[in-house]
Amino acid sequence: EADHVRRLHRHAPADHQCTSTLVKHIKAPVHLVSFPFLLLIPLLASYVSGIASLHGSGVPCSIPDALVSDRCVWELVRSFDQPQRYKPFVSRCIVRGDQLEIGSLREVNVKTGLPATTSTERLEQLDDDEHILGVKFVGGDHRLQNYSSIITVHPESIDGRPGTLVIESFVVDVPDGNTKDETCYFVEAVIKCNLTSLAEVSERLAVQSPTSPLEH
Ligand code: A8S
Repeated sequence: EADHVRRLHRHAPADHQCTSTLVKHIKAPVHLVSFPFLLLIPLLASYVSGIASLHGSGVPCSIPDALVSDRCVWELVRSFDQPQRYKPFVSRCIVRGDQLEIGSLREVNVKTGLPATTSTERLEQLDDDEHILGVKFVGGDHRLQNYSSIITVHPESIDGRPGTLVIESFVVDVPDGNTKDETCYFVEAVIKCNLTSLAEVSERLAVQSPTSPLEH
């Protein structure tokens, strides 16, 4: 954990900025078995489908990475165009252009009752091998200037079953009239809600597949 943070969550906060890192352990796998993979190898498919349906649930280590689809925790995290799949404060999200690429912008609307209504956010980093998503806030009517976040996803074993460690870190300017502590507290509260919801949604997805993870 400390290793992942050191390697992937390096922020260089200036004096007027605050930074923090949050972690969440989720009882759901990073990936699910890929659908095309099951079709491509009927023999294995029939064996696998005995244990895991087409929706799959766990990923046996013997399946090469390229044949594994990202359909669980990582798929939720990486869906830059659909943060509302797990973020409880997001009411709507629109991405212009049909391609998701570095530099893509999303227009996020948040629910009423929050100190903001919209946020324009840019995709900075999307790494499907290392499972890294980087996002910057570049506009909107909120007070989080120069907000930059990194979220990474790592497989881990929880009670002997496939689980996921999610690490989210951020750096942001401290707005005029607020202290570092207040700013950190506010952002951490939002991220905690997001990560709790991410866990609920992905644990629900994992349980919904009428299977148990493949052990090896
Ligand atoms: C995220 C992280 C944050 C989102 C914040 C911190 C926000 O969506 C909310 C309230 C605000 O005042 C700012 O990953 C903003 O979403 C819930 C609208 C940006």
